[in-house]
Amino acid sequence: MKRTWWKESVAYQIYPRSFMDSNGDGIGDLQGVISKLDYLNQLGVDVIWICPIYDSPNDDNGYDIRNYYDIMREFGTMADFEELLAQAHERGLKIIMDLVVNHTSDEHPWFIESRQSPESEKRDYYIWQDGEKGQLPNNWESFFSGPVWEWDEASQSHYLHLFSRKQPDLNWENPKVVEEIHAMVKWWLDKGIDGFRVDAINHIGKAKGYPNAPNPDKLDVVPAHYYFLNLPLVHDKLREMNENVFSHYDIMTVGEAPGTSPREALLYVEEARKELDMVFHFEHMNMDHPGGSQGKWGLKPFPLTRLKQVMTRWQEELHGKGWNANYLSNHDQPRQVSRFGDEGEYRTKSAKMLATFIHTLEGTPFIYQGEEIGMTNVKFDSIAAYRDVEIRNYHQAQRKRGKSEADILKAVWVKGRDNARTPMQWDDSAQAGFTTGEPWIAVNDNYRAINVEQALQDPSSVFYYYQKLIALRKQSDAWVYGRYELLLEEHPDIYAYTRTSAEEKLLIILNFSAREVSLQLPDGLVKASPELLITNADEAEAAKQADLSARMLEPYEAAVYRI
Ligand code: TEU
Ligand code: CA
Repeated sequence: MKRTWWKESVAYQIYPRSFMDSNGDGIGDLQGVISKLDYLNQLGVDVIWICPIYDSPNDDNGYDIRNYYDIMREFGTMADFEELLAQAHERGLKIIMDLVVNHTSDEHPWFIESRQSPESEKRDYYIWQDGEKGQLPNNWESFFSGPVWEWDEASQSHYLHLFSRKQPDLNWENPKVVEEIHAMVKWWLDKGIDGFRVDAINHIGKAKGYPNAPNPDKLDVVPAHYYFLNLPLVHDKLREMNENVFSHYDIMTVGEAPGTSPREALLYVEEARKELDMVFHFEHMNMDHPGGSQGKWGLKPFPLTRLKQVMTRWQEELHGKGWNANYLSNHDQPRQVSRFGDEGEYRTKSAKMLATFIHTLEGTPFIYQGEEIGMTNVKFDSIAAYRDVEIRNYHQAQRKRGKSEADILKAVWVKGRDNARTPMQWDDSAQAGFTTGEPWIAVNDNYRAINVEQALQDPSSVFYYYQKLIALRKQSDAWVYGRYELLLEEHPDIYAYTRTSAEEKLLIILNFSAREVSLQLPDGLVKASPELLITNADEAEAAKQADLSARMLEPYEAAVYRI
């Protein structure tokens, strides 16, 4: 496998609105990010992915862009951005930006012009279907509840939006749209940024003729993702963008690709195909979704063996061909310690175990802000406290169907995106040190116990564990490039695997349960005396001494050995 800097990097995702507020208006901003670059240096990460900072009316917190060439006022100015880039580069940190080109804001000048009249020059920048009011062109449901079609009174037509009604989808079949996007992407790369996370990119192609989806639930609108998922146009457009733009720069690209299997992912990331460097898949994020009419909002238990199956397929199928992007959290997902670990008694223990997992797989690890101190989900006691458009729309749609406020809240506590969007917890002062004003969304009230200042003072904190993991990864070839092999495939609590390069073999042992469990490794696996590289065990000495081939694991224990 060809060596590149982005394979050897660890990335850190910043949701700027919630990271650090420098001027007391309650909204995180670019000067806030600049003030925390030393902190990120101390953690040891290499790349920052910053969520959208472009000019936006903020219907979806910046994922609805009004002007691709300007910075959101609340975040600062272009001069602030240039300062951020320079200061980051000075510290050896790279910056990748979010590239949101499946849609724009409905306040983007293109859309304003497009909707003015069917004869407008920009009409075909977006997707319009004539019709009659109240008669939807088809039954597709948007990701944020309700139909994908919005009626436009003036021109007696519908426009398509896969996300909120303030996020009309661009028409990628129009060469002028493609040209505009290429020019914009070049413009940012010429500023010196180091790449892109490409938002919702596998949705840019829509099925020809917009056919109805089969309607099992007899609802007005149905999940129809198949009709705008991984269609051939996506690959054509990515190859074109790669050839015309990406390939002329030393950058990294990671596409967001929900609903994508490893085989489909190879079409994006196989090196010879020259599309993207990596994709984020969602197979492990969807394991606890019941699907059907509940979509993501229900909670379905899943066995650990299922997680092993999913991740092992990604590890094996991409090895030697493409590169993985590994994560358990981002700004759209619940906090990982609440979801896959234990947010109570074993919070720090399980946070470290989950970190060990993501940082020892083949692929580039992505840390989401706050994960490195074990931040948890939040339970606001009223819907009014939530800010996310997806939550607001879900609430509205479910109220119409008669679901109780209490039941809606319960679902939001477990799956709502605002779990990940409460302000970063810097210290135990008012508002967790995030702002001197009123934060745009409330702080999680566990901030007095869980915050960066506390973590930095405690040598056994989650923070220092991440720091050590990141440093270890950099020193080992097997850690970055080694081949993954699953052990104990059927074990209900232990996830164990090896990573092997020409010179080295690592053994990773993870107890995903709150129980003590007995570890029985295959005979002959551990030959000479193994070297313990890192563990979260309370009895680190014992873990080091014990006979590796048969010993007890503590609840949520994690250990990495060189064997
Ligand atoms: O998300 C795209 C996406 O596919 C969503 O369905 C995502 O899975 C959903 O938010 C989970 O509830 C991206 C961004 O990450 C998200 O924040 C944006 O809202 C969305 O695109 C629209 O730009
Ligand atoms: Ca601010």
